[in-house]
Amino acid sequence: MNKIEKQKLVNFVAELNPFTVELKPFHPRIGSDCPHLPLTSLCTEDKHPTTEVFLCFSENKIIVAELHNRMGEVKLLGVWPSSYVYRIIWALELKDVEYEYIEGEFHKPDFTDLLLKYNPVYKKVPVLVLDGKPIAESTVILEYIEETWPQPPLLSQDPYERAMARFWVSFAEEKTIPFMSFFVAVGEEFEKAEKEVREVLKILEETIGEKKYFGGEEIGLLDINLGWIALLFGVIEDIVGVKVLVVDEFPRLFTWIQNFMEHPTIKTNLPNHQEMVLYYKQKRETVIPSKIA
Ligand SMILES: N[C@@H](CCC(=O)N[C@@H](CS)C(=O)NCC(=O)O)C(=O)O
Repeated sequence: MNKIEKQKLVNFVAELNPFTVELKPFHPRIGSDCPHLPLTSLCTEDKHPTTEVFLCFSENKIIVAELHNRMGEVKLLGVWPSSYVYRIIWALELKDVEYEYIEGEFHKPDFTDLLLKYNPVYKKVPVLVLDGKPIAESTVILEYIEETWPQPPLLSQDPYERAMARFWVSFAEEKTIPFMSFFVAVGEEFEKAEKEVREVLKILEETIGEKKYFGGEEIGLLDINLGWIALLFGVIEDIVGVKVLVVDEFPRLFTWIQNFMEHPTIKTNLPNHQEMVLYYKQKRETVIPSKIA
């Protein structure tokens, strides 16, 4: 349960007339000397799928005694500095979900065993593990997070707007390939990739229009999905030595990157730019020689 949901419940409870609430027997899970009642009407599974609330009735007052998370443990498996993993970190942080972050390294056997166990199909991160049950693939995990912790929303209430956000997420996923080629290609292949990257950026420039974020006034699903451009494309440009996403050509996207990176939640959950440059430079050097040879 996040802070916003908690506050809503607390406000709701504060407005209740205690005499209209039936006092139920002491609930053994709480273990204190005041009489407790599980107020199930407040937190039915369909309305609050992740929350179970127990109330304490004391001196004519109702106080929220315990707020349980039906989800139990939420764990995120990741590696540094994967932008796919950052998508999940940003979503969980924006929704103020409590989770344990398990950061591993691919070459360490303990971590590869975990990946084999939780994502045997792709053996990739991120994996979100809910009470031992894993979900893989960042876009799938983001949808799960949105459904499970709806506040604050990453998708509009309007079904058409939701469909549009999903359309652009699908577009963005499909168009990561030219960016990867821009990073590792040489010669003509690089020139082709650069042209394709510009075309994708132009489409995104038109899509965001005059909005602060792709989601409007607040960060939405598409912003999180495209966050890797804000996070990583500047790193790639620094390594490759070619600047494409410049303010004169892409003023709206340029401003979006600034807005996204300056958002208080995103800002406090970012890897260091220079460390990323070093990391990805080494990665690129392992790929390029085989391409030239
Ligand atoms: N489509 C996947 C892509 C995830 C992905 O490529 N993760 C990389 C890290 S950035 C990975 O785990 N690679 C495995 C490896 O390098 O062995 C998603 O959206 O979650």
